[in-house]
Formats: sequence, C-alpha cells, structure tokens
Amino acid sequence: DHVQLDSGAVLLPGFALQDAKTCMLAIDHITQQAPFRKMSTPRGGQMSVAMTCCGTFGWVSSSHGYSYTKVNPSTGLPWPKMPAIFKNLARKAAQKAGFAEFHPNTCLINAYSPGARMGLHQDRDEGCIDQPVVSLSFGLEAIFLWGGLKRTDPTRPILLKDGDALVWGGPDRLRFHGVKPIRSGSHIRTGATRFNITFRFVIP
Ligand code: MD3
Ligand code: FE
Repeated sequence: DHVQLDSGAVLLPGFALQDAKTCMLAIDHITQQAPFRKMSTPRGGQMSVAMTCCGTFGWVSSSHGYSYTKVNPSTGLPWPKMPAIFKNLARKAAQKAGFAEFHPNTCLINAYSPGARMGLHQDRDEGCIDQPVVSLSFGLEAIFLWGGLKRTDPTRPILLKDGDALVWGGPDRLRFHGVKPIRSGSHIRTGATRFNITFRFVIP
C-alpha cells in the first residue's frame, strides 16, 4: 500500500503496525535514559509536544535557538543509541518510497497528549537536505497539515494513523507542515498518546 502525496512524498499506511509493540518498548527504553520533556522555544514559549531523541545527534530547542547536539543538555549524557528496529524500519520505508541509501543518524521522538499541536514550520536545521525524512506514527490519530514552500501557501489535511509511515524528500523536503491539536481518545497500545518518530541524516 503506497499513496503518492506529491512528487517526493509517499504515505505508507500501516507500514509499521506489525512492529508497533517493539517500537513502544524501544521508546520506553530510550526514555529511561533520556526522559521526555517539553522544550522552550526561541520566542519565549514552551512546546506542547514532549520530545526526546536517540542516535548520534539529537535535536534541541531552547531560548537560544534550535540545534543538533551530541549530548542531551537535560542529562549531560550522549543520546541513547538508535535501536536496530528503528533504523531498519526507517531504511525500509525510505526504500519503498524510492530513496535507496538512507542512513539516518538522528531520531526525534515526539509525544502528543490530547490538545498538543505543532505549528506550521519547515525542517531546515539538518545542513543536508538531499537525504529524505521518514516519520512513523503510533497511537492516537493526527491531522497532519501538508503545506507549500511559503508559510502562507494553502495546507492540505492528511490523517495519520497508528503504524503509518510518511517519507518525503527531493522537492518536498522544505515544505511547511504542522499537526492540528490531537483529539482526545484512548488507544489500545498507547492510551491517550500519539507518538511520532522522525528519522533524518544531519551534518551539524
Ligand atoms: C513534510 N513532526 O518533528 S511528521 C517534526 O507528526 C514534525 O510529529 C510532525 O514535523 C509530527 O519536525 C510531522 C511528518 C513530517 C515531518 C517533517 C516534514 C512531514 C514533513 C517536512 C517536510 C514535509
Ligand atoms: Fe517538522
């Protein structure tokens, strides 16, 4: 199953469903070493999404800006290792979408409670935009907003469900995108949470 959303963007519905349980255990393991926390933003706010990372680099936000770091500023420790199940799923999804050699070195794990959202933004802290980005969604559904190359371009709503993978790159890599406030609910595996895991290759 394979839905082409745009020239460089593919939705793989239910792609990671069979591995969902393993992925949730992997998140538990990672968050024992690098707990979820809601980070500050450069404009003085706090994100409604709780985040943590694994891999060689992790993405951090603070009042000073955004960056990729080797050390988790909350613990002073290196980010936890990226689990093999994550790397394998990310590589397999990228391959299915036509990106043969994807070697993610960073993984951002987002935890959404009902009401949490992500405003329209571009992902442009990676220093290398020729590699694709892969995301896996688990638990509660989200309405993802797929925008254009300008903030004011119209957005298209896309429902992301448990186990869905999204891969995008090439001309779609710098599109604005966001997530509408998560509706309350209870999921058999995650309870009242949506997890989103994104994989990237960064050169800090
Ligand atoms: C399309 N996460 O972590 S994942 C992010 O659901 C982020 O947590 C969202 O945006 C989430 O930066 C969306 C899917 C996604 C991510 C980045 C994209 C789609 C994208 C960048 C360009 C185009
Ligand atoms: Fe993003």
